Amino acid sequence: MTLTVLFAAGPENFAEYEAPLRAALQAEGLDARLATEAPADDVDYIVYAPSTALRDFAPFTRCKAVLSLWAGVERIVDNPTLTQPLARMVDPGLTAGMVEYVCGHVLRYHLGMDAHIGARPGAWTPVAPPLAAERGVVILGLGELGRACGAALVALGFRVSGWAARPRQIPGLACHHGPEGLAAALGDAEILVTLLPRTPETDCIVNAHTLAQLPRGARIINPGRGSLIDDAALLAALDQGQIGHATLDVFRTEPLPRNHPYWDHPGITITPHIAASTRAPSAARVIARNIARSEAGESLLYQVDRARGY
Ligand code: NDP
Ligand code: OXD
Repeated sequence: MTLTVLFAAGPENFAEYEAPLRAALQAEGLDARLATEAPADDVDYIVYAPSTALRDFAPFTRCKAVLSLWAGVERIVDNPTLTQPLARMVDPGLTAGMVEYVCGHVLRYHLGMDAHIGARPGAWTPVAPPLAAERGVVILGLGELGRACGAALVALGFRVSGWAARPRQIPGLACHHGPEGLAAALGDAEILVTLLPRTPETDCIVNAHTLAQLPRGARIINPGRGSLIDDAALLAALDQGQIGHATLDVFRTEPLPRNHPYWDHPGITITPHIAASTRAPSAARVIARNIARSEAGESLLYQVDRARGY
């Protein structure tokens, strides 16, 4: 029987995804009809992104799974009409992008590049940066993205630690976990990378108390979610010199409002939620693989734990 796959990820994205999805479904040997509109009770799978107007999943009575194109699922995970299993996106292309973003910004801080970019005549201070092995980098969040970034930073020679909810063992990384492990992790964070999901537990995890636990002058890179940071506390810590600089990719309100104090702060670099994008060719293969697994009666890859919220 032909499967109906509803693309509910914003009509503006269909042009980019249509051909890769069709090819990937075919490569999995699936007989599927891909559409941006279909009667709800015909739909077998929904490809989802928060840009869609779809909010009520109740009419999709035969839908077997909702497959998110986004890694972060905070905008759908609490939807009470969603009774279908939800899978989030783990895409090799997205992961590679995040590794490049995090390593690039870590190296900017580590090498002190800002001191030399735009240097004026006479600015001759020949102080070499330390080696990576002498620099502590800490990653909050040791999921798909945190682990990949950690492995790349270890390969570059950094002293890397990480923190997760549950105990983890990752080669080359000092792993901490749980609320009691946070202070130990933060103490070595000359550069802190936050790659946690948005949940009630992670809200404002970077706050006045935890900022004070970082080494003085620490740098922060946040490509996780804006909700991880208490904005007022970060601004105060920057003004006091407790934090040396921050690079922020995600914000509580996006686009970041024009009058937000972050825009004018000399200690902040803003990037417009571009740390890592889902890449259509590789993501389409992940979606098609998951549909094939579901049709074969196998468990979904990357199924969201609704109780944990990620
Ligand atoms: P995962 O779900 O694979 O990993 C989440 C990690 O966070 C896990 O290690 C988890 O711990 C940890 N965690 C969650 N809650 C807590 C808590 N309360 N205390 C301690 N640790 C916690 O997610 P990904 O790595 O794939 O993605 C991380 C986030 O990155 C996404 O949720 C999204 O917000 C953001 N993102 C941003 C993008 C951008 O362009 N800026 C692009 C893509 C994603 P445990 O391992 O124990 O479960
Ligand atoms: C995502 C993101 O969650 O782009 O995929 O932030």
